Amino acid sequence: MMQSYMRTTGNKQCWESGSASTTGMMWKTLLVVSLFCWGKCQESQNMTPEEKGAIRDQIVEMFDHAYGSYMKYAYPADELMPLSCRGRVRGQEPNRGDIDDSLGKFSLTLIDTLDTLVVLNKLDEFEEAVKKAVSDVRLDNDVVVSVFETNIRVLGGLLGGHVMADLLRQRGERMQWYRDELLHMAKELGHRLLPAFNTTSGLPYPKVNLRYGVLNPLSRTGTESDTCTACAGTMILEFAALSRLSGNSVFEEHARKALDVLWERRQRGSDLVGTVINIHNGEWVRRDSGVGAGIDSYYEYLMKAYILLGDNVFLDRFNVHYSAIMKYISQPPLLLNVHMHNPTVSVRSWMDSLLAFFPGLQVLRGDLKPAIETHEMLYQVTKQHKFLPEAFTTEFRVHWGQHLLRPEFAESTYYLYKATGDPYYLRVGQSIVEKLNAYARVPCGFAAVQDVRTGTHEDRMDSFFLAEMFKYLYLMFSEKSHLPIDMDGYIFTTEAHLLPISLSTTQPPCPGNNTETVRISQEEDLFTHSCPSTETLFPNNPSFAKTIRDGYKYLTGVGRAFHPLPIREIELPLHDNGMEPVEFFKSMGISLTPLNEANMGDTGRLKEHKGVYRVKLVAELSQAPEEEVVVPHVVQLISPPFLGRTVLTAGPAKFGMDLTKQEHGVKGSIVKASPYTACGPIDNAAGLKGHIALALRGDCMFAAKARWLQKAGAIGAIFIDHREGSNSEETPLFQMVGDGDSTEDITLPLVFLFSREGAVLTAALEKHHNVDVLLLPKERQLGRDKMEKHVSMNLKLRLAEEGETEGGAASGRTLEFVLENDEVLLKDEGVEELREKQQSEQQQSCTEDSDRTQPSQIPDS
Ligand code: DMJ
Repeated sequence: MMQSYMRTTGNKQCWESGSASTTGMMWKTLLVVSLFCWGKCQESQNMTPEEKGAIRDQIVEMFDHAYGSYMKYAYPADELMPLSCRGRVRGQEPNRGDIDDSLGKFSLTLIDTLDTLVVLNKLDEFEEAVKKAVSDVRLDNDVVVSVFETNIRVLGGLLGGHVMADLLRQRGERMQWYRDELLHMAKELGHRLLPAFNTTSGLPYPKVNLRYGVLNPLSRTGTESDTCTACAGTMILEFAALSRLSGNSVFEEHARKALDVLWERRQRGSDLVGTVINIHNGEWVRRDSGVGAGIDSYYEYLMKAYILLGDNVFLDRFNVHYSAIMKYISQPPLLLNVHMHNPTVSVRSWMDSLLAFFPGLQVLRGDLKPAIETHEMLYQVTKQHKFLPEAFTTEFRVHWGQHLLRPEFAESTYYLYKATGDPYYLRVGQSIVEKLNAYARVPCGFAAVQDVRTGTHEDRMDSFFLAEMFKYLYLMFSEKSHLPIDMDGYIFTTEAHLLPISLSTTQPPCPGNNTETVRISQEEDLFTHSCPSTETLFPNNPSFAKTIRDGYKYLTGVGRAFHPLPIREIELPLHDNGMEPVEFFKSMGISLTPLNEANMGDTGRLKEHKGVYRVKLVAELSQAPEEEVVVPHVVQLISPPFLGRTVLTAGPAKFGMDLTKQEHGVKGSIVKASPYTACGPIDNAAGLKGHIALALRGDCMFAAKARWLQKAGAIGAIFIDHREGSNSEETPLFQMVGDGDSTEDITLPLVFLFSREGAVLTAALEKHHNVDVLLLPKERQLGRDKMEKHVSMNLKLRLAEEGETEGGAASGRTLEFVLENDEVLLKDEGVEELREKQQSEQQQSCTEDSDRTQPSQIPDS
């Protein structure tokens, strides 16, 4: 029902645009509209079973390529190096620091992939892989590993593998030889991780030596005093499963204790936790709080521990934290990082890609609206940069361009598809598949992307790519009938390993469970849709997710013709100093354009009472986003008496002529505009024509000034700051931005001077009347080359052969270093000649004595 509605609606829109076109103009419109519509229709169109099947096959082919490459080129190494087509063996490759702590010489990728093989119905390969793991893998290597990574990837991988092996064995079709070997390995590994919990607080050390533990003199670890919140708080699923499957409660007890400490240490005012904590005294080391790196799976595990173990205490804690997150951190579509003690203060202007799991968690929580909003934002970022960069700014620009083939975005897409049934999410999944194939696939697997801006590859394929990415993608395009197991009976760990929900009922709970319970009064039932149900939540409301998404479609600017900033309605109170709000904002360089009724739709009636405006808000100066460096420009005074020696540092503009593309800059004499702010028709247009205009900042947007000056015939414009005393030494350079609308009509070169530099220029104009300047990027200023060019010369030193220096065998001038009585004497034939000539001239004119030629006096040859 939902599907046919969507399809009909989409086709109707496309078709109607076409049928209306009878003139050339209309054909053009048709083309544009159709292209636009095609993209949109594609995204929301339902997917036929055949199409889904084709994508599923494609995913399996990609998995075969990745896993096959690992097995062929890398196994038994921990990871595949997909560019070198060989395995990464710790100690044999350059040390990458903490990243290498995932590598324990235990065939990490094989173990992390075990249950993926089952989900993808590769049961023969699974049986083979389990045999290999059982026969080849050792867990007692003298290697220091990360407790967190080893827990989620290896312990989780062994448990997921065991659960699957046990299931297949019970079905009686295969794995009949299996005697719980993977579970025994999991127990062994659990015991090897336990020494990490030997702290007074109960928070685990971040690292452990698999053979020697932590405090043993041979362990080479145990000096660390901090760990991340996620590192301490992401143990409970694996450790509880291990306890319940093995009958030994010790694992679950330790994981619970660590969670209790984190809960105790939450900031009571905000109910948030920090990112790094001291494992000995429980003090926070880093108090920034978000839902991404450092904290992410702590929240995830509270929720999932409740689902897996049915213990209310985890749900109660999760709900307290979740309310705090929604209050301070989630500002849909953004997820911010705030200070845990002062949570209204945002501590950074970028987000990391790990937080992309959060919409998935919100789906489990039953909170779909913010999940849809944040996911849509993430999708827009992937549209702009192909993949999610490791970090991106709140303006969706690249902050850190690496992409490690992380699965979090696919994970959230999977959850949203399962919850909404909206085919849009299948299209998102399809785009992930296509991009991986197009931009990450290499002959020996899939390679991480070093920088999404350049697309360069990195020689790594982390094990989570096989453990997580392929599971979520495959499940998205599969019906229940395609799967060898009923997914509704399992929960995904943070590494997407499968643990049976039945653990809570079929296995006895841990006897030593002393986790404190909290009673939280909730005004409403916060947990209406909390089960990890794969049933669609909104079967009768096909446009549920779409209406939420639509507001976030063009966040990053991709897919729209111009780049207008989003229009926000704000209410401006009168300022204390009596200044009208518009004036007050203008004085801060912010333009407020009252919007007319037509722009605003039905709700857009202008508020009539004083001090309330409905406005478009555009700041006219922008600090360049982190990855984009502001190219410093200069105004160089070149007419006499300055002759290029006076150079004023200037900020560029993001619109108008791009001076970096003008080989020689733009040259002209300067004339002050009248009015000086250039916010209206220019009175002195005749005098300004063909010259570079000087105009004062303020009263209107730079773009408006530029348009007036361009109309008056100026060939460039220098805007001078109106804030007294501002200067380029104390204030970081800014770049001017447009007014939120298209600025394509502005072709003038534009630069910005702080007031102190501006004063130099106006003083020069007053004194000399004619001042010629050059506008250009700083690195191309005149005379700079000369100043910075160093003359260099290569000298070759050798001992002269006997007699060689006497005959004058070499032609031309020769510079010789001759070793004589332990001293190096320098001789230059040309200089000798010159000196002789001078000497004879001097002798002739009977003036001064000759002098011995010093090396420093040798002229450049
Ligand atoms: C995985 O190892 C896990 O999902 C973990 O919780 C954090 N992220 C990586 C993959 O990005």
